[in-house]
Amino acid sequence: MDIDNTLLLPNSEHKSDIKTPFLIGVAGGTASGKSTVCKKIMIQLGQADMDQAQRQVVSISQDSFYRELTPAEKAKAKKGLFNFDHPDAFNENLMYDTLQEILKGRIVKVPCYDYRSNSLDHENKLTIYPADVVLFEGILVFYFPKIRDLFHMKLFVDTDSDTRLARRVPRDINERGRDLDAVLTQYMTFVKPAFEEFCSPTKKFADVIIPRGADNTVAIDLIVHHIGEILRPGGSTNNLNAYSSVHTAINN
Ligand code: UZR
Ligand code: MG
Repeated sequence: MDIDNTLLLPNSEHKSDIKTPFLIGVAGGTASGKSTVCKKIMIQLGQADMDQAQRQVVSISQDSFYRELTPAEKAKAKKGLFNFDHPDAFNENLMYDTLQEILKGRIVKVPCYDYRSNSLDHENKLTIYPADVVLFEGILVFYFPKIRDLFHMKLFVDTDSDTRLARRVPRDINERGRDLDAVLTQYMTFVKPAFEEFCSPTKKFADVIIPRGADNTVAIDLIVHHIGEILRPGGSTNNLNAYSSVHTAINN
């Protein structure tokens, strides 16, 4: 999982501190730069005026919510014949319940995902402490209406398909243990059609579309500035009101 654990600063106040995080959804096609955008937002929010000990930003990947495959599905996955880009590949209820827990300010544990074995690593769970800002990134985070409605801010990382494919090929070969043929076959059979059918149409739900992904430093700076304003004590009243009313709706 793309997360910098050093940004998690657990302290004793967490248990008594009922914080409802500002939840940001980050969607976009495969290899669009979602994780990098999240990382940049985390880094920029961790600094500057967000420096109080309690202030934290964490990022969770939708990959942690792939459902467990049956032995038959695992065999298919090994041959590149399982569609990991389809909404059915995810455990929607677990995703929803976990985000609800996070919004209630509770500590949750999420498994990491191992792309080489196509399975969840329950031994190495990531602990998510109540934070000021929680980023949730993945190809289909805006697909499920119940989940989509939980976000306070929705970002869509919009990177050209050829750029994404050019990034995806070496990533799958080097980091995910595949060969070129398998990567391209899987891309043409599952990844591209599923992007067009399930991911791309969710762009319309985004509050902000980020062209060119993580290279777009101006967009990232604007987003970070806006989040900073919402979270700043005594910051923009309008924003704070909007934020609290969402929380009230969620917590009731
Ligand atoms: P991102 N994926 C795998 O390659 N193997 C798995 O076991 C689980 C997921 C891929 C998935 C999707 N598709 O395109 C991608 N395939 O991970 C999403 N094939 O991850 O958003 O980081 O590109
Ligand atoms: Mg990713």
